[in-house]
Amino acid sequence: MKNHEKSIDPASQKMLDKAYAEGIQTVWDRLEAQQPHCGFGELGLCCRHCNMGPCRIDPFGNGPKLGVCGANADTIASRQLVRMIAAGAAAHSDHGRDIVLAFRAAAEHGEGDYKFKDEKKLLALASEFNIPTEGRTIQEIALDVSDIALDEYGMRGQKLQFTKRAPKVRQDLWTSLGVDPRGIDREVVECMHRTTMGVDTDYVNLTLQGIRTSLSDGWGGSMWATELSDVLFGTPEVVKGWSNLGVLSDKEVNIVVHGHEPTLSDIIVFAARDPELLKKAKEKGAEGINICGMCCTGNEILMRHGVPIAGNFLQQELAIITGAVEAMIVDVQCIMPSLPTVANCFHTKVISTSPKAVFPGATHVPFDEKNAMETAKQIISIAIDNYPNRNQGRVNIPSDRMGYMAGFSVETILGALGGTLDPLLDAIKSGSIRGIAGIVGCNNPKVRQDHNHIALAKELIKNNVLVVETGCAAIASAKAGLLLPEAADMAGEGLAAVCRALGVPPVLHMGSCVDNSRVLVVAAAIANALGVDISDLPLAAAAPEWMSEKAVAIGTYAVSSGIYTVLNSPPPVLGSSNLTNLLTAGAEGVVGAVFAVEADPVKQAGLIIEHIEKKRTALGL
Ligand code: CUV
Ligand code: SF4
Repeated sequence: MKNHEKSIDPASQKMLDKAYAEGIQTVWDRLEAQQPHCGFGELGLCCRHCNMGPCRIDPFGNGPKLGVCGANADTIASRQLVRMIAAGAAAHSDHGRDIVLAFRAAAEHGEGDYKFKDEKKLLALASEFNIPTEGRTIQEIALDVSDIALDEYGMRGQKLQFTKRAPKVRQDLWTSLGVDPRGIDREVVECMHRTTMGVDTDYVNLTLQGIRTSLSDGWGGSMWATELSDVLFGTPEVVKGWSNLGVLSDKEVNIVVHGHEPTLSDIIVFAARDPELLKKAKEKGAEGINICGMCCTGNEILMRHGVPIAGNFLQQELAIITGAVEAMIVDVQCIMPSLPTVANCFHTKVISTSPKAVFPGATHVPFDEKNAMETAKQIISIAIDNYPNRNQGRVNIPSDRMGYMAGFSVETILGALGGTLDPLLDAIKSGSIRGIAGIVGCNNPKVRQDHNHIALAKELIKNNVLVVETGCAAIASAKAGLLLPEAADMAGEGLAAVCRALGVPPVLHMGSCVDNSRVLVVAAAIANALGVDISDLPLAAAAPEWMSEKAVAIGTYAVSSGIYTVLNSPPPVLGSSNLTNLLTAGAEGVVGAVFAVEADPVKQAGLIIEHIEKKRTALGL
């Protein structure tokens, strides 16, 4: 495959050419080396949950139809799907836990490096949970909020707080199905239990547990991550900044923050403003310190501070290949184990910071939350010391960069609308906006980088569908210029007029992957305002280049919340026609929404538009 076929992004194409010229292996080479992928794995027909196996089911010929224990294709495929959901939910929710703990530390000690940047949001949460606020300090109130958050992870078995944000009909549906999540950790543990040898065998019963677990992510762990990150680091407001590898500087110390948790990246942004460090950088011959983001932790600091974003998932190796990165600081999730090897070809230091994610070949500097600012400065110092090692002769920073407007939290959207949802509802009712689609999720080298994200977004806005985005999808749109108000020119007449009146782009960046919880909140608010269920709304979602187990959890809570969700490729379930039918057809009668699988982005848009029009008709619009 030619390099320009691997990505639509000119910056990526150039760095792939450089990788080739210099003999550096990237994710695309490793994908090629893996061909052909294991067919049993692709279909979800292998199991290694016990030592009587590993077993595999022959989907075609007269090979075995049962594992040694007697498990059939339905059981094996659904157990695997449930484990994927559990892993994805665990990732988001464990990220959420770290935010809860940082929040609690701020409540307990007050004087630490984490402060409450948005006390108004904290008070709003307190009132949502009926916590008294009169005559109490912000710390006392925060402690009560953190008690509730900690309980949510436990096993008290009460309904998760944020599920009460869903429309009443949706809550009643979940209760009647028996899928009210009872505790964030509990659901993940129960998934692991029920999918071990000789426990749950029924694919429907297993899928219901998958649904319950995904809800504990979307309306639980992820939502806690978003809400308390906003309290600690500030609720995003409209910001402008730059995207793509062109944000790297040829004269400054370049530090790329990659991973997920804002507890690290947000502090790094402020630590880099320290005059002492700046002085040190100048002594080393640099003109300054340039902090850039990558993937979702990049989205966190992009949303709150307009920090430049160097790229999305498939650009992590390519950023190092520019030869201009002094340090890539990583915490958890979506960090390729290959980074230290790629960095070995250059002066770049990969600095791992989480006790949960250690990378052989990287420099490990454990991030101490209790001493956050000091650790951040220490890490930045390592990068500065590394600047003189940069070989300017091997530096090649692509000039490609693109501006963005972002920061569309629920609060920002309401603000842009003048304080109420009414103008948006009116635009939907009048038909100038046909509906809303969320495009989320990763890159995957099996798909030409960003191609599906961009083709789908363009097709939707052209047809007057407002697009909201998170994760690597949103970064793709930033790089393609879709997050600029001028992109309204690419939108249909109705949507363009609304965007121009409000001064916003037709594609709204709502944050990182945990911030898909913001999309749920908007969906619930619209449904509540119209007095209907989420599944009645002209609303859809897509993950057109997904790769992570987290995306499976997100897709499942979207569908379980009533949102029709389109994937470019299926999770490994096709080996069970019963499970496949349940997910793509049967679920309609259970949760009021289904998954669809379609590889072509223009056809994906067609499916979404068809769905939106069907819902409009049913609502009498
Ligand atoms: Ni959490 S999960 S590749 S960074 S969106 Fe990007 Fe987003 Fe997928 Fe990872
Ligand atoms: Fe085989 Fe059953 Fe063991 Fe899985 S649980 S490895 S299907 S015997």
